[in-house]
Amino acid sequence: MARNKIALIGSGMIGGTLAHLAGIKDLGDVVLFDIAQGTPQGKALDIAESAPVDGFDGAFSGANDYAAIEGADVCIVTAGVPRKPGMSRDDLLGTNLKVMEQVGAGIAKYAPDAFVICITNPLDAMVWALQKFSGLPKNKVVGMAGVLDSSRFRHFLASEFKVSVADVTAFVLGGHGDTMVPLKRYSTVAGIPLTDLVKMGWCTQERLEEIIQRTRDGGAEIVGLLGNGSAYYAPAASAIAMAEAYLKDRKRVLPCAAALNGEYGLSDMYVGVPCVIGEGGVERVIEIDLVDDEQSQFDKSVESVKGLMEACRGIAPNLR
Ligand code: A3D
Repeated sequence: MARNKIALIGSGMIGGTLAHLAGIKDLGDVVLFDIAQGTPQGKALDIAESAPVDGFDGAFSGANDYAAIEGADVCIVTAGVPRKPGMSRDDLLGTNLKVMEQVGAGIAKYAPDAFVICITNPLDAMVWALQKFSGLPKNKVVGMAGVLDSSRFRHFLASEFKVSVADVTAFVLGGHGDTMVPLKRYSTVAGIPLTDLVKMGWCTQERLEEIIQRTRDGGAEIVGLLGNGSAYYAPAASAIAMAEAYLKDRKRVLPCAAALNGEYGLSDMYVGVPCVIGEGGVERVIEIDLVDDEQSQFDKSVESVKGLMEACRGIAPNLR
């Protein structure tokens, strides 16, 4: 049986890390694509030269021509520009929308059967545009943000409570931005909701709110520390978890930016919701009941995503 083929569209900081992780996890053959000459080829060769040490068999190649992604099973898209200190994700919209148009055409031509995971920011608007530009089925085009946001939340909670990250689950809804909605009721330590942990005296409500705010600002915190570029290790690990769920039909329940078709009262848009990811791509969107402040926070997040979609339509009228 042939190995799976994973195409990485964009070979910058996240693209290179994705390639390395795909190798170490033996997910298949990897093609790195980029418009920058030499970058994908150099990263592919460097990783291939680590394979004898780490003992993986996947083939690695780099390309500047979309023909190289032909027949890919998974495409992970990071092409575009990242944030610089002081910039919001939304400031990237004009540049990255044009990139999504090129990427969508490339995937439509050479990898129309792929499962496509978009990472390029502003995420919820870019994945929506990428699905339209590519014309691929909506269940096969998904955005990565919720796995990362939840992972950040889990890390902060585990270090606050001094417990293993393995025993902390976290649930984050909504758009990937300052309006994301970390849900206290559905985030737990070994099944005990955060709301109960506050009652049990594990931390105060105020401290929990600080951790939630740090989660919302998690991307900006890294941008500020790096001073040049944005996070890449955790974003790459998160997208690889999604790719693995698809390739191995794991039916994992992961928060993803998914196309909504009536769920949560919304359609023709992408926003972060819990999904089942398996061989069918997004096999199910899980609709949970939101209470009081959760619903109002989710609505605010949805409005901000809709604003970005409107800005995209202003630039690319063919998105209507
Ligand atoms: P970076 O290291 O700059 O890599 C981007 C790559 O895209 C570069 O190698 C460029 O040459 C390449 N590129 C630019 N234009 C094109 C094009 N038209 N076709 C093909 N390749 C092109 O950035 P990065 O890897 O750090 O980040 C990539 C994207 O991910 C940015 O938009 C970030 O904002 C975004 N990001 C998203 C998250 C989420 O959680 C959603 C987290 C972190 C970063």
